Amino acid sequence: MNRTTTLVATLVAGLFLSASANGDGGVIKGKIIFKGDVAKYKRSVLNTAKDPNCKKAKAKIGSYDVIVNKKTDPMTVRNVIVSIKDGLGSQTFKAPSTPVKITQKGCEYTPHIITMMEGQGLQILNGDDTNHNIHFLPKKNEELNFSQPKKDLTTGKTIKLDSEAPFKVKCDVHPWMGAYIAVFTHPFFSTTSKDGTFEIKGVPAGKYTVEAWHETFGTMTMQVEVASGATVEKDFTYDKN
Ligand SMILES: [Cu+2]
Repeated sequence: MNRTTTLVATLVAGLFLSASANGDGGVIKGKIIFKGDVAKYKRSVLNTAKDPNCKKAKAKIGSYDVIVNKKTDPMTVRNVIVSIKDGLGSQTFKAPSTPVKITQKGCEYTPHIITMMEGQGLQILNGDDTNHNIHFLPKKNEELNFSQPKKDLTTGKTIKLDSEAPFKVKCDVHPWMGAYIAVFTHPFFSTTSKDGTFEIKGVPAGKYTVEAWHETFGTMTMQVEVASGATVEKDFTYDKN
């Protein structure tokens, strides 16, 4: 099988094939490994004092640019988007009718990483008693910039987006606030959780280029072959040595 590595990283690929109990859809799962001096990537504390309402809600916010899990062995990286980049051909996929939510609460975005499908709704909510100005900085979609002056956790504003690589969202009122949005034409994506793992389910059998993206460490790709109903386990490594 072909295996290529691009850009930053060395790639450690363990391949385990096992039969899946249900359906023809395969699973691509694994973890994002960090190698290097973790002390260089200590989270900084973001100061919310500029807005008393933010300070009241959350006086200390940890930065999101790199979050390495020191407790896992090997160490892993949180908030990495893993997705199928190429290999689905002309297949089309229906977007879920349920919107994805991004909430401004405690003067930070939850979640920090938004992944969604083209045509799916993105509901933007404000959980704070303060004004947030949400500002999208896409390359392909329209630049969006609007205020949400009041607390609103029910309606908010719902928008739709075209597929686009991850782009930044910021708040013009609170400079420490930042999030990323990635929009896909298919449902095969996953963001690494607290333990640095990802899992993409329901993948049709085929050969794919799978990409990992991280806001600070960048992108890398690998080739993955999924057999019908099988689970393929692959790890990506950001080698910072
Ligand atoms: Cu804000």
